[in-house]
Amino acid sequence: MKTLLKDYFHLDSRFSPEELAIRDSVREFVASELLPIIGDCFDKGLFPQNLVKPAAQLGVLGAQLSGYGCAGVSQTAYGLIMRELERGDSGFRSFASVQGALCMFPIHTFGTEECKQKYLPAMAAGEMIGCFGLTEPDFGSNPAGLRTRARKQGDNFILNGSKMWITNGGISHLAIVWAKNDDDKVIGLIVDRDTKGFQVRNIEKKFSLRASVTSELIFEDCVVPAKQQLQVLGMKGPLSCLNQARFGIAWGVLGAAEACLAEALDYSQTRIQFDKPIGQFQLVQAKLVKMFNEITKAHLLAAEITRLKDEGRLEPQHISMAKMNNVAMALECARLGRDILGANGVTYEYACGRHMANLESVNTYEGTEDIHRLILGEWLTGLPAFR
Ligand code: TGC
Ligand code: FAD
Repeated sequence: MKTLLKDYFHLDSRFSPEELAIRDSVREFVASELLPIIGDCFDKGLFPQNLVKPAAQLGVLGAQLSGYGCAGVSQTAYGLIMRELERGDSGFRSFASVQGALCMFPIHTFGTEECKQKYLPAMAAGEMIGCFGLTEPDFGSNPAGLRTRARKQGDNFILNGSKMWITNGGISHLAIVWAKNDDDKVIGLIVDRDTKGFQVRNIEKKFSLRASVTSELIFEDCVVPAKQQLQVLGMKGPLSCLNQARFGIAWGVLGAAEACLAEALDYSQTRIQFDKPIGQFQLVQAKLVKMFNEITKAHLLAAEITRLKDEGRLEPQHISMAKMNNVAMALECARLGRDILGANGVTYEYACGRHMANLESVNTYEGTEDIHRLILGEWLTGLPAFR
């Protein structure tokens, strides 16, 4: 695997020896285990489930959390893990993001001690997989409108409704499900996959994130014990999980973008047209420099939001800026890289096309690029443009 040759702003010097060691171990895992098979997995629409436990052994699942079998790494190390996984494929990074940030984080933060003991060690070990059900067929950008219902009946909730576009759904052992209670307030429930009335249908025909499982979840009179309820009320519950996942995405996509630059740079030095390597043409150099420039700036943004997080000063709007900027940047890099590869760029022999297709989803999920633009627009003007 080619990696970026130039650490132009000496970012590595900001990382501790432990953070660099974590980065290197995940990079090596991606190079030796994921990259050799990912093109084929993408082509066949298969999630490389055989890599879940090896990844767990590296400590990457819920790595940012402490206790309960989690690695308890720094926020920087967590970002580097996401970056290295997505250097391989956004689908595998999505699996890890959903597991760690969208499922383990809410159990760790809002779950009862009994739930933490029941789920977190098994999830950190890759023995249990989680999914996160917020989006519904009619409520994507506006999840506050969700219609899934959790009606209280004695010591249980009776859950009815459906969730759409749910990563890991078909391979999950549990779902974090956001629903409205009898008071019309949003609550979160941990729903075991074997609960009667809980069905899953995979969404097969995707051209993006093909190596990731995306599903519909259906709940028909599911009886969920009240002790499985997360201790948080209102939209701040799911939105605080999204803060964690969006932070990881802002780092993760740097890996995809770097992989595209490395591949395009390499290709530009060996592909001869008009008797010269194409890298000698000014227009090709302009594209490579654009990628290099944007990746470098996006790295600095990721490093800065990490500093703010460490200092306890990170606001959701900072995360929106980083998610919006870095994903759009990575998508642009993947398109430029694919262009430099010419016809070869549309095959699975090369990674740029696969990253490009994946990043279309990444630009949409966890808040579309425009939703993050509007979050920042509201912060700037004080005027919400959503509704
Ligand atoms: P709003 O009325 O402004 O606020 C409602 C309550 O939530 C609080 N809040 C937040 N809390 C924590 N973090 C944040 N980022 C928060 N933003 C708002 C707020 O303080 C308030 O609390 P309270 O106590 O007063 O009730 O919220 P809204 O409902 O109008 O939301 C606006 C909007 C558009 C920003 C929000 O709905 C949004 O972000 N929409 C995008 C939807 C989205 O991102 N969905 C993602 C689904 S999961 C997914 O895509 C996984 S992909 C797989 C992978 O990650 O790999
Ligand atoms: P819509 O909300 O219908 O938006 C359509 C278009 O309208 C977009 O361009 C949007 O920007 C624009 N738009 C909407 N509202 C406004 C507005 N007020 N002003 C201007 N423009 C607007 N969800 C989960 O809960 N869990 C998951 O694990 C998960 N995984 C996913 C995996 C994949 C592969 C994909 C593609 C999606 C996943 N999602 C998941 C769903 C994802 O979060 C939603 O697709 C996303 O929030 C957008 O919702 P939507 O698709 O309904 O688009």
